[in-house]
Amino acid sequence: DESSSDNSSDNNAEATDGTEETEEADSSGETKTIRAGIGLNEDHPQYKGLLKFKEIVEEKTDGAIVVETYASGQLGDDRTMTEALQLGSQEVTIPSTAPLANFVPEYSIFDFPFLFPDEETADAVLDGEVGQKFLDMLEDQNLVGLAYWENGFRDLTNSKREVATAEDFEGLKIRTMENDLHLDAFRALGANPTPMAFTELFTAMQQGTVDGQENPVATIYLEKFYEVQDYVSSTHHVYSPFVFLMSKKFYDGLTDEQQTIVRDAALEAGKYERKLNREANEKYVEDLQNEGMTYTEITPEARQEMVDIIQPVLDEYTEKIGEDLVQEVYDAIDEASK
Ligand code: KDG
Repeated sequence: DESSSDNSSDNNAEATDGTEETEEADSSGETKTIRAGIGLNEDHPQYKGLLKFKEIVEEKTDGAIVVETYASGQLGDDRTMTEALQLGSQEVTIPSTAPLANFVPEYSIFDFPFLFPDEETADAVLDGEVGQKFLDMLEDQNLVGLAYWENGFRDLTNSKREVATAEDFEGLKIRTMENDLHLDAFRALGANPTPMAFTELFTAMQQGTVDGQENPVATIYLEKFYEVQDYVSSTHHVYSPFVFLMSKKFYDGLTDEQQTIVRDAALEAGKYERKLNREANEKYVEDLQNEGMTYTEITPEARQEMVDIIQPVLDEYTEKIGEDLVQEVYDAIDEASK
């Protein structure tokens, strides 16, 4: 009746006082937990970067925020973990931009083959105004983009034959990330692409469901793809950025100070991850050959042929994304690579 509903609103008065509640929670030592999941394994620079993030956040918040790290897709793949962030049932994941294009279509631009000429240019564009503009687009999806990390330039591997020219792609069954542009680009090259979560890739190669895949050298080596693949080609066909994502629901529940701490930590750990990743991508070229893989250098002429074949696909996606936005990215790249 009337009096009991009065009582319940009395009870609410305390709980709805957001400021007091937060202050109380903090001084009473309540901890917040970040469950951070990635697809790659514990040997990969991405995981080392995540440990750096954990170290910084736990130290700077005096343990008020605890970071639990999960590698090898223990919490899911890029798409399912991103969905979990949207729902607020997971706090952090660091997907490639390719699967993110299923959430924000504009992200397709970062997977235009042969877009970035080198890592330094990618850093300048992604860490600059254009990069921030794309991070801001994530808000509508209940995601907060804190920083760009690096997956890196992707190379093709397969179990069938040496791939040196565009013609050699003919009929190869290639696993791609779940991204339409990747599918269309490989189709244009004559391959037979199939989208698949990273967590299913090793088994698919082992069982011959696919002939090949494409990933940076660091991943090819550290995930031991050489056990099931014989050929690797330096196609460097796309520079793959990672985006450090936080659940907006979780981020909004942090104090201003904590928001600054996680932001700075994502950036700082990202710098460390990029450095380790670049070293790994260089170093493991030789190790792959020591493991028995045939390494094929793609000549500038052969690469140019691939560029020309893929161009109509890029024209199509430019129209989809919007010419102005694509031009803005091209301009930023020109500016940065001067
Ligand atoms: O942790 C990142 C991985 O989940 C994924 O993005 C790796 O490049 C990748 C791929 O091929 O799926």
